Amino acid sequence: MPDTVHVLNGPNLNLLGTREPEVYGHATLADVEAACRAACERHGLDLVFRQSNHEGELVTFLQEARGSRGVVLNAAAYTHTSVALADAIKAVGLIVVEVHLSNVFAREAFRHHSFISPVARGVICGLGIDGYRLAIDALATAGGKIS
Ligand code: CA2
Repeated sequence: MPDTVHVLNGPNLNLLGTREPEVYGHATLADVEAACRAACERHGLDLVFRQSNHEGELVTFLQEARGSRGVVLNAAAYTHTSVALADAIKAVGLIVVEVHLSNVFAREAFRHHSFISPVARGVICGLGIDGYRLAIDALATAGGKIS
């Protein structure tokens, strides 16, 4: 379904808004979903919004996004560890915009490396939940091309 955007969230993001608000803000994952739904509605796009604490399940979610407009992916800690997610993105040929709530480059060194970035169309970090909306805007215009 080319007019669908998949927003996929990785481990612990189900806890958003309950702890570490100084890092991740006060918004809950339900708030993120509402913001994504509003952005998709503005663009006439359908939304599939999912979260998993399991790497393999996220691989399955990526495979299930085949044929969509693209994916907004906050892989959370798997960003920094997962060859499997990077392989899945390459295998399915999806347009992926990598999103992080926090500015990972202002944090610990282990967060500076991403296995996702080399296979992503673009990366947004440090803008809180606005990053998800901006990623959807990018996917909605010019087929996800950011130039
Ligand atoms: O900034 C982001 O969005 C991250 O992807 C969040 C991940 C972190 O491992 C990445 O380096 C950057 C962590 C998500 C954990 O979410 C929590 C939510 C509430 C309380 C504690 C953790």
